[in-house]
Amino acid sequence: MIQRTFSIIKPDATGRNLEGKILARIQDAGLNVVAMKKIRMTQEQAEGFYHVHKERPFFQSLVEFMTSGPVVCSVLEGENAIENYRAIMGATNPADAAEGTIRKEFAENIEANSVHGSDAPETAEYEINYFFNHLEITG
Ligand code: RTP
Ligand code: MG
Repeated sequence: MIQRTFSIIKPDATGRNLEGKILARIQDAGLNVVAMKKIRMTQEQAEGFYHVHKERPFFQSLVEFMTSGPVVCSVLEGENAIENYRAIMGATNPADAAEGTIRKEFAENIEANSVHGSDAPETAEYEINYFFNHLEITG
């Protein structure tokens, strides 16, 4: 099943110029980049994006982190894209991430963990539409 997912390369990774290395891993996994842009999120945009986490203790800190520098947002397309991307990202906490995953190699800690990927078809749909309109998505 060809599917789309939403990816963010987070500020800890853009701050270390890791966009190219992370995108190479994404493309090597068979995921096609069908839309992409680099932005600096406002506090309001980050709060809206992470609204599902607003009651979590880490919410405030997460919003501060995600607005601390630029991020690269992209739409990825491919076979089982959501699960495929989650697999190459690795566990949320890099201490728990499997060898060879993006977070194992690049993440700094459980918050500054280099990448975001949608966790289900409904969240992928919401997240893609949050940052991109249909004219910005190729293919
Ligand atoms: P993501 O949404 O970014 O793909 O990551 P995820 O599904 O693996 O993790 P999630 O539970 O959705 O949490 C979203 C992001 O919040 C930060 N976080 N901090 N300090 C903490 O305990 C903590 N837990 C999560 C991470 O940046 C995580 O990716
Ligand atoms: Mg998540």
